[in-house]
Amino acid sequence: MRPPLEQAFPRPSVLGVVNVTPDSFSDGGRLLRPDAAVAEARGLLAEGAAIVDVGGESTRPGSEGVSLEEELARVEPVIERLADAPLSIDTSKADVARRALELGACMVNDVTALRSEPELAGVVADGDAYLCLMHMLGEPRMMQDEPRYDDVVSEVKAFLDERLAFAVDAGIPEEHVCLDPGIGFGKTVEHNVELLGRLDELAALGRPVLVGASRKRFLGRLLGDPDALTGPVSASVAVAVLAYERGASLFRVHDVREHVEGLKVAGAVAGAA
Ligand code: HH2
Repeated sequence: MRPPLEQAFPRPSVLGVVNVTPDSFSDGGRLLRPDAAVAEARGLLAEGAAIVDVGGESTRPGSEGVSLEEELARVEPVIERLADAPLSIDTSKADVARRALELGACMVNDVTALRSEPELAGVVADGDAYLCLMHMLGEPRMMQDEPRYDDVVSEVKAFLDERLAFAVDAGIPEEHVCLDPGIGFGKTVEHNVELLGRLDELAALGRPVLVGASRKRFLGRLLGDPDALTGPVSASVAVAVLAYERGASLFRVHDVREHVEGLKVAGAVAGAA
């Protein structure tokens, strides 16, 4: 059996993003050719990523999803050629995850937290894989249509606690799971800010917390552009450092070097306090 996730990926660990999609919000279309995606993954690992998260389906607000065949056609040739590298597969489909694990991936990142295809839980358990469970309100097609919460932090926390119990019931060891508040998935700017500011409450669930705020639109909007579709690297690093201080362990980012450097210095300062 694999060691606990926190041992394989100690705080802070950076997940580099490789989107093999035509339509991802910040880098869509750039890595559709397998050689481009493979080269990007190798570059991110060289910059200090602990693992690379490969995805073949965009989950940007408004997106419709892709077929199993299309998603497999995008990610399979990339994962095949990265067999020696630490990889996570960003998918909600059991068949895509099964194939990725067969090809050597060690983690499944499911933005639907095993709700889209509950049988994905068995694939993760049988494959002895790590798992990221993420919170999302609604689904990408309409998740940004006036999301509402009474208390976003306690609702996200209760959801993640329930999905963790579901995963454990399905045979996935608790120590193989990390939890993610799902920044930007059915959340206003204010919801994202509150989740990040009170991240210690999610860390109190006792599992490593993964944060994916990199380049997201709420950062551009906080900087004054109400129509922003992305945010800058500087703001992404600021959020990662503050999330780290509040207990986050893993950081899903597009700009690996900047985050590795920011988090390294943050760790040195935190260690001296
Ligand atoms: N965000 C995105 C995709 N997958 N997975 C986790 N665990 N957490 C996240 O915050 C997260 C995620 C969206 O970012 P990106 O992959 O860059 O864009 P797209 O979904 O448009 O491909």
